[in-house]
Amino acid sequence: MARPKIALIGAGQIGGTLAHLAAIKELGDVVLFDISEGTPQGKALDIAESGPSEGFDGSFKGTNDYADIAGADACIVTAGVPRKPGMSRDDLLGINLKVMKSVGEGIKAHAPDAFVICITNPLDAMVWALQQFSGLPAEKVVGMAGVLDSARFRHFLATEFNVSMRDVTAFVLGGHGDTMVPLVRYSTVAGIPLPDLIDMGWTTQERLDAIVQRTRDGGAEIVGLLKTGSAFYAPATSAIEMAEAYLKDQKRLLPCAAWVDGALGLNGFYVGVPTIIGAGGVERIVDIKMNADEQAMFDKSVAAVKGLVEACKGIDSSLA
Ligand code: A3D
Repeated sequence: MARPKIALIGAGQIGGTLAHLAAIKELGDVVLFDISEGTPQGKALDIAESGPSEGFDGSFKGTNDYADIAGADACIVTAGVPRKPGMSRDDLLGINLKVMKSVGEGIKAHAPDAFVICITNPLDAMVWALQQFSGLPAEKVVGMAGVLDSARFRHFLATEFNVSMRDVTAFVLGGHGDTMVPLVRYSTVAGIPLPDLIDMGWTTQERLDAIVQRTRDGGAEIVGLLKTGSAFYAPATSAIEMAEAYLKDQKRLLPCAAWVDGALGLNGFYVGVPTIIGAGGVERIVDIKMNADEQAMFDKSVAAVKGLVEACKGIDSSLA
């Protein structure tokens, strides 16, 4: 059977890391697309040349021509600009909306059957715009944010408890911004919920509150340290986890920015929710029950994303 074809739209920091991870995990043949001439070609060749030492097979092509993504099974979109210190994700909206328009048209023309994962910020508004511009079915267009935000939460929790990260599960829902919703009640160490761990003396409410806030500020913490761009290793790893779930029909339960119509009190909206990802794309939205406090945080986050979507409509009148 032919190897799956993975198109990476944007060959910057995350795009290059995605290509390297896809190579090492032998997920398929990779096409790196970017408007910058030479960057995707150079990165594709560099990664291909790591094959003999690492021991992977596959084809790696860099291109500035959308025709080369033809027939892609999966597309991961990082095209656009990242933020710099002092910027919020929302400051990127105007520039990245124009980028989503050209990317959406490129995917529509050349890879209309692909499963599309958007990473470009501000994430929830950009994945919505990308679905609109591409016209692909909503269950085939998702945004990566919850897997990353949950991974950050899991890392901080594992460090706090001095346990393996593998045994920490966590859930971060809502929009990928300051209003994101780390769900403490649904986060566990090997099945023991965090509130029980407070009762057991493993941590305190104050320390847990600080970890929740550090999770919300996780992206800004890295931007502040790097100064020239934003995080790329963990974002790329998170998106690869989602792509693998689709390509291998793993039916993973992952928090993703997905189109929600009739669950969690939402009617036709893109935001971070628990999803099942398999060969059908988003096969199911998991309609979890939130308590009053959680619902209030989620509603606030949805309202923040709604504001961004309205701003997109104000900029581009072709968006319904
Ligand atoms: P960067 O290294 O600047 O790469 C972006 C690439 O996009 C560059 O190589 C550009 O040449 C290219 N590009 C620009 N315009 C176009 C276009 N029209 N068509 C094709 N390619 C184009 O950025 P990065 O890889 O660090 O980040 C990419 C995006 O991901 C940014 O918007 C970040 O804000 C975002 N990001 C999201 C998360 C989430 O968790 C959602 C995390 C980290 C970064």
